[in-house]
Amino acid sequence: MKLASIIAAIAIILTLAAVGQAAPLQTETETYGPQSPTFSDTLNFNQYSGGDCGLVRITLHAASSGGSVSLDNEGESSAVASYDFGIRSTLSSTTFSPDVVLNALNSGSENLAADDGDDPETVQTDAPDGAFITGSNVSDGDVLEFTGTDMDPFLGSSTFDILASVDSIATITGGVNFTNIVSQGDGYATVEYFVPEPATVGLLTIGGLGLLLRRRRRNARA
Ligand SMILES: [Ca+2]
Ligand SMILES: [Ca+2]
Repeated sequence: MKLASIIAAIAIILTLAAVGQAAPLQTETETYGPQSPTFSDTLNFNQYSGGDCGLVRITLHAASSGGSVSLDNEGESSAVASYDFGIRSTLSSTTFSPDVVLNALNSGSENLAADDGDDPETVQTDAPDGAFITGSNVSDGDVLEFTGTDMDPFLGSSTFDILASVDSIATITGGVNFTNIVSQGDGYATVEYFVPEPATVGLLTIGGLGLLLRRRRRNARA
């Protein structure tokens, strides 16, 4: 009896380890950029034509690099200028709805003193009434999962597209003058196919082994 429990426990551990490492049946990654917005790129993927697929996972990624914002307060009072700049990547496909919108943005705020008397028609970034912010590498992502009939658009021997549309974003609040050098945008989409959803398999396996164990215990008592 004790031996049976030990064997069952080992089986569960081995099964969980195997499920954790479950390799996709098919994986495909397509990239877009790096390029300056506005641009769009069509990513073409193969459907999956084998059997045993229980889960389709799409991992979507967008990144922004470089770019800058120059701020200059031309008002008589100090101002707090908040900024969001970088790229917005809108990913659309006939295989999912709604579109996925990723925002890879540099966000923050600057306290600017009242105008120091510089030229009100041009942006001077020197302190105390101006600031210059360099864009860093920022990213955003999302994961979509499909099971059951929602997997239909991914199954077959044809292809499907994911369209990546990348726009430049520069939103400045606080009523100050600004100029913006657009960031570069890039990203990727990865489509993976798995035999049934890993978590479900794990639970089913544990449940199955539990039943097996109980049955054995009952047999041992009889
Ligand atoms: Ca000024
Ligand atoms: Ca100025």
